[in-house]
Amino acid sequence: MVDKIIAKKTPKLPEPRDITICDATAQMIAKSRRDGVITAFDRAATMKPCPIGANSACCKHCSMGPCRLNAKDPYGKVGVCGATIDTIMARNFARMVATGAAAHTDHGMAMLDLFHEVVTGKNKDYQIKDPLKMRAVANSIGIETEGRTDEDVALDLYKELERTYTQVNGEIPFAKRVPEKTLETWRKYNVVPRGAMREIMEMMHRTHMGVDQHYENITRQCTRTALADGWGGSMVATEISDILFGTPSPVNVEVNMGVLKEDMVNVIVHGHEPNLFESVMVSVNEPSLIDEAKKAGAKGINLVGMCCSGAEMMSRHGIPHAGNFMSTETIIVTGAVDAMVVDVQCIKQGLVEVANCYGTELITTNPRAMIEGATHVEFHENEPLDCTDEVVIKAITRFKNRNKPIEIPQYTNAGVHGFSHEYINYMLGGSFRGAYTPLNDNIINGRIRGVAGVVGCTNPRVKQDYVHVELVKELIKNDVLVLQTGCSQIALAKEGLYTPEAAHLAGPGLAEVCETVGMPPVLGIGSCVDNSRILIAAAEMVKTGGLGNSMADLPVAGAAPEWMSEKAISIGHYFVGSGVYTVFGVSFPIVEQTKFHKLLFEDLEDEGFGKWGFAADPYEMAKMMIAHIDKKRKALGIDKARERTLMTMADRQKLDAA
Ligand code: BF8
Ligand code: SF4
Repeated sequence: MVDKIIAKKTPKLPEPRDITICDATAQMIAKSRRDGVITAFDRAATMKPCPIGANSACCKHCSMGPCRLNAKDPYGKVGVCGATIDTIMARNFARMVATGAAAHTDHGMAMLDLFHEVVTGKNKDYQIKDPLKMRAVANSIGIETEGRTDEDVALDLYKELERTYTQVNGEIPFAKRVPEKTLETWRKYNVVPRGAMREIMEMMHRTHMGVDQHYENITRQCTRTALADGWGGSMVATEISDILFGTPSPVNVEVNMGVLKEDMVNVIVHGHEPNLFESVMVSVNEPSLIDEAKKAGAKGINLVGMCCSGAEMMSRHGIPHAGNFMSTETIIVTGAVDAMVVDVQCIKQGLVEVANCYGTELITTNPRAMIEGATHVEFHENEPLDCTDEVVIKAITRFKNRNKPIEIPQYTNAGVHGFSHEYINYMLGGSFRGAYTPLNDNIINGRIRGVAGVVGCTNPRVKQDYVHVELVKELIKNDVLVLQTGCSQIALAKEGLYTPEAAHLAGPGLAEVCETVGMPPVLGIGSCVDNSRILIAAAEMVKTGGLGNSMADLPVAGAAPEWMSEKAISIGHYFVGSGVYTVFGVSFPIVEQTKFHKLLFEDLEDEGFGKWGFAADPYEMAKMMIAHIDKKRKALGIDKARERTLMTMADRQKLDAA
């Protein structure tokens, strides 16, 4: 009996190698177990996902329930109020989109607030670093810039972009960037976002008990809300961050846990809003603090990033990146992290316990995101260094008091990151004819088969990084150019795909383009809000010509192979709303063979949008994406060009061999 209880309490945990392909993370999972520390990997192994919730077949929107329906017999029963499986799933999905969209738009609004403080002269700690980009953004939404001062343009830009959030009627400003035919579809189905606040509010209202109970109508508002994220909140976050902190251009960066230094004070910034990170960067370079660190016996202060703010700072400033979402607890297990400073989003509460075990300072900074048991040092944009200097002082103190053995996995990978859509334009078009023409030409002539966005999280329900890596390798092997953001970008960076030499892993057509331009076959463009750069690039491809009139005509596809967050669902749905076929892995919160499933996975495409797809296996996922790209090539009449190109290549190889 006692044995049985013990056996129940200590289930066998999977081998580290079976739950991650990241060597550094595997090493730290093993150490965490030796140290008796529990991480999300082991919590996931011991907590099965609720099967009813996983299918989205339950509703807890009122206290007549919660109601559970049967995924095996979805139309066999309804909720107490009579809600059908389609209503329940559509409402659950819509609320995921609303939450994800709220996260991105709130982040974007924080950036816009800061921009306002800077342009009105109230904040002197930050400046406009890229006035040229500011003028370009202003121009793109119809603001006159000719003969006007930067200050004038900036004020108008602020006023205009504020509408992205607060506007009650009309179309959001960045709707002006949407290709005409795509916009026509949006107008036809009444899904052009008004303002993000209105869309999210209406979405929450309509998913309340007893309001919108038609899955098609709920999905329409869901699309509108998601578009308010992609073409609204996220796009504002990206554009304003570029204007304030600089537009990324290619930079060589090291990634993985080996970027920690045993003989230095290690400070990790993990989160999403770049202003915190920018100020930590100032503090770690402050000579008096460096002196303090040296007095404490350190060689200096080592600043590294994780997750999305890490990806942004890596792209903008070449700051080393220590790992993605599933490595945030395990990196603390090294014992070498003196402070982990966080702001908002994707910060696991479990970090507190792990940080406690190793004496690491876990510091929250944002009034919107406190964690019980963490130290809160509030970050104020008007006195940013008060917070970030204190963070560094706390890190130095922890360094002085290090009392546990340190084990840093010695893995780093160098690669080129920081491909903004402006840089892609310049790189492919050359300085005199910065344009997407060469990209379109190479797609039309078949060297590049199509473009895929592979993005999103890592998730302990699947082997960390594995699905990202296998999917991307399969895509490039088939001449699909891959654009990446967020945790997915880090997965491939750790695998060494961010070097121009990785072009040898690409198919002959893509490899030829990469070699000519000197670029890797995988382009990393930043954090999750920077998925908006992919939207802009896709819109430019349509406007450049030769690839159809609508974004739905493009030979492109998207994927989030290891997604976990509601933000990922919002991103997925704004890509679908913009016309892109988007495939998710892990699991999908839906019951198959229902009307709602058919709507998301088939019918939306018939209406001129994109559609959803699902596959857990990376090769299956790649096959689906490539089949879609080929279908679009055929519809554009450019499938033959590719056949010719491949024949030419084969002929040439034969000639070479002769
Ligand atoms: O916004 S990719 S785990 S860190 S949600 Fe989170 Fe997912 Fe990473 Fe960034 Ni995006
Ligand atoms: Fe059940 Fe309807 Fe209430 Fe949902 S809204 S919990 S389906 S009664």
